Amino acid sequence: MGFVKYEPQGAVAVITIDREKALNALNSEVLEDLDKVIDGVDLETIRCLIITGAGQKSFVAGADIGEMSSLTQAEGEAFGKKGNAVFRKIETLPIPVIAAVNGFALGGGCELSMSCDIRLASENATFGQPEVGLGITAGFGGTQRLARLIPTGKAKEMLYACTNIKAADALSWGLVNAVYPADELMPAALKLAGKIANNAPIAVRNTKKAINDGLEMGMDDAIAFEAKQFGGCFESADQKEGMAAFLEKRKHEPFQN
Ligand code: CO8
Repeated sequence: MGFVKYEPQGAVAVITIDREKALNALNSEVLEDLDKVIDGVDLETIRCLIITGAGQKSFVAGADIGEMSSLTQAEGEAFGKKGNAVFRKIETLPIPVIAAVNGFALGGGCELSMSCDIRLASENATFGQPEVGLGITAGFGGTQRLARLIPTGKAKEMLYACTNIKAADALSWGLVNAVYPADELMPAALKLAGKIANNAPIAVRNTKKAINDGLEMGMDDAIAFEAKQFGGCFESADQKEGMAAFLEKRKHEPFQN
């Protein structure tokens, strides 16, 4: 795909937003390419995805300001919907997605990273939602996901005052799981993705579903939903092998399904 690279490596695939000259800003074409790449992920073989940006400077520096500058209200809403549809597809993919944030994650870039399950950052990463300084609101889920991921007051400050934060603050507020020197970011992301991919795929998928769907429910419904996901793992080959290996005090065979 023109602006989005897809590189499967065994059970892990790396998706790279590749529009380096514009700091990987998301125009309609990039969003369409990303949508197609996501649709094309082979969920039979791929167990974890990594999303990153091309180059050393930027993950994604936001939605394309040039393209947005002349939109009408209706077109603006349509553009917002297009981005939201792709990001929601990423968020609800059955397999975990790691954002390897290698620089600027501004506006739509911060929002893309937040549609992923886990964020890892390089030391030079910067997160921010500069939209109100451009005369618009965050439009790809930023008002919703940021306020759910970090303390509400911090999210409001970022969104009202366009306060950008560096990787160290993102770490201390829980927006990212870990921070690495730039050249160690992808190896760390691949290592984590590999660990996830080595675990039982049905159990990992059911865990993602239990967490994400459960967070939208009251506790009684959420634990009932968890019980369903838990029950759904039984009688699978991986459940039988995982438990037999423990009982027989041996390493389990590679998980299959
Ligand atoms: N859109 C378009 N082009 C961009 C963008 C962008 N978001 N960001 C960078 N670029 C381009 C620059 O125009 C420049 O192009 P050129 O070389 O042709 O002039 C090139 O990338 C390099 O950028 P800079 O020269 O500016 O690089 P600096 O190192 O000086 O600065 C910054 C880097 C700080 C990241 C700076 O580029 C910047 O502030 N970029 C804009 C960041 C921003 O405001 N992002 C938020 C955009 S709004 C958004 O994402 C809304 C999402 C929801 C949309 C909902 C629609 C309804």
